[in-house]
Amino acid sequence: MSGGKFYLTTPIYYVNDSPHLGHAYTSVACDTLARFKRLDGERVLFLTGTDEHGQKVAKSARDAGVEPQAFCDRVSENFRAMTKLMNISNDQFIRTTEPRHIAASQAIWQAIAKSKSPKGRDNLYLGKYSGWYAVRDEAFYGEDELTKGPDGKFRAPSGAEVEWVEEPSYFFRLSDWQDWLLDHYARHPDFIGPASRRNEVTSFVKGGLTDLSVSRTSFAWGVPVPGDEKHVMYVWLDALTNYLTAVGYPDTAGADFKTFWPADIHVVGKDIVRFHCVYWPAFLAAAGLALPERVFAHGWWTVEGQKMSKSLGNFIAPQQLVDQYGVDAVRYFMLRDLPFGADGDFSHRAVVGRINGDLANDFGNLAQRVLSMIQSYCGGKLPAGAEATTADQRRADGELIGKVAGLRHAVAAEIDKQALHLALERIWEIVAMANRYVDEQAPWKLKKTDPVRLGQVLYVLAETIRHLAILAQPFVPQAAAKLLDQLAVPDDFTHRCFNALEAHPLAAGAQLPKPAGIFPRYVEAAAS
Ligand code: ME8
Repeated sequence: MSGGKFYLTTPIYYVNDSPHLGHAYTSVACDTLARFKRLDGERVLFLTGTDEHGQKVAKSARDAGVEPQAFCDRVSENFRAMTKLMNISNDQFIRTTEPRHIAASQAIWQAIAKSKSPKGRDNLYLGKYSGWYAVRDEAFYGEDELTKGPDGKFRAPSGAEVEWVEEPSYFFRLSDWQDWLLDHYARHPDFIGPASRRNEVTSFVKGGLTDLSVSRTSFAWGVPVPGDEKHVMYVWLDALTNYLTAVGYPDTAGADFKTFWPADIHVVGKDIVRFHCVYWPAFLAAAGLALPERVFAHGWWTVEGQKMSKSLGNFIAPQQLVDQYGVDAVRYFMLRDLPFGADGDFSHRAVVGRINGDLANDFGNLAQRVLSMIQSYCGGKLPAGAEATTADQRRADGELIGKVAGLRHAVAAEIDKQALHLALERIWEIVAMANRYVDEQAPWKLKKTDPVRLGQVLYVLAETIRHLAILAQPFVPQAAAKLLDQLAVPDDFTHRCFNALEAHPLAAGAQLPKPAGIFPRYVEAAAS
């Protein structure tokens, strides 16, 4: 588990939109995985960024009355600010208008242009596209996928309006990749998660694949096709290539490429599974490159039971959430409230329930009461953790200590399945167990009757809280750091990484600072 490398990516966000709850969600989930792996001793590359080419962005720039590049510069900054706001620890923030990315996109194009399909035909050929296109999704759709609305307009399954397109276009010979892809899914059962998405992709591919239009000629905002500059590359071929650009492609002999490629995981929303699980592996294989280990698709958020949209007035900006609840509370809520992979609903009531229940009453209260007892009963000096004397005491301590010692591995097992909600559940099981231990051992009574036992109990609890705080860092980084400060754990990697759990137990006699609440309760503002 330790000592390896871990390359993970978020989707790159279209710059036509303002950042919202859904974008923050993908970023927070990936951030948690990245932080976890770093603390677990892996060399992590965590990539995010913005997707800036294509018809959709060109149109948004036109509507805003600015040049596309100036538009991208402005909106990309909003996403960069969102990553700061949500405390995202990305190692790179890529923009697809950067020269290094344009070079990488042209290089993959040339590699594909030279390659043959699994059936021995050219992977790239020039033709003419005539069919349906949804600008909102930047996707081509077959007639059989569309439905006609009451307004007489055809719509894609995503609800996006489609338009008829006829233009010269290069095609990627996707139809020849059907068996190859099915074979890859069969031989790598973990390639697509969760299983429901794997089944969905498999049946889509089994249904037959048509060749994919990979260049456009009716607008110019894109990466020019090498050797035929009337064409710009289809935005998805350009966009997906960002995952290679970040590791130095086309320099496949460079240190970053050799260390990090193939990616360990692309985390995506369920809406963009087809691009990542069908087109991307075929492009990579055609270009002679290794495929990512895994693509994991998370679900979709609604808000108070409705699809989020500006027109419905329920569009939630990350800034608004952080101002109202605090960044750690928002992160915790998003990761805990729905199984990672499933859809969920964002409601004020649900957030407040988590803040006042799991955070304030359970974890916050455990920390607060134990640290306050160490302050008032022991003058803030951490007591010694000797072995208990009676069999009952030994059993009680042993149960808690045993569970706490196994927590790192229990959480890691869930993280490796991207079960972020279950990872939190494992942590909170120990919170609950520790709260019961406090009630049963009743240190406030021991203070009068058995000061030696009091010291043992408080030490066991302080060590339990240290474990909980170290393992909670990836999820709620600020609160966990504050708690580790209150336990006087030095603020460095050596003392806060997962190996420190065993290697650096708390030292008896250490002076702890005065405790302060780490998870405040949410109090509704009085109606005015
Ligand atoms: O798709 N709930 O960008 P994008 C949950 N540029 N997640 C949501 C969401 C919601 N309501 N709305 C958006 C793109 N997302 C492409 C990606 S990758 C090479 C190119 C999340 O800005 C979801 O993860 O439209 C989606 O995949 C991501 O935001 C980016 O959406």
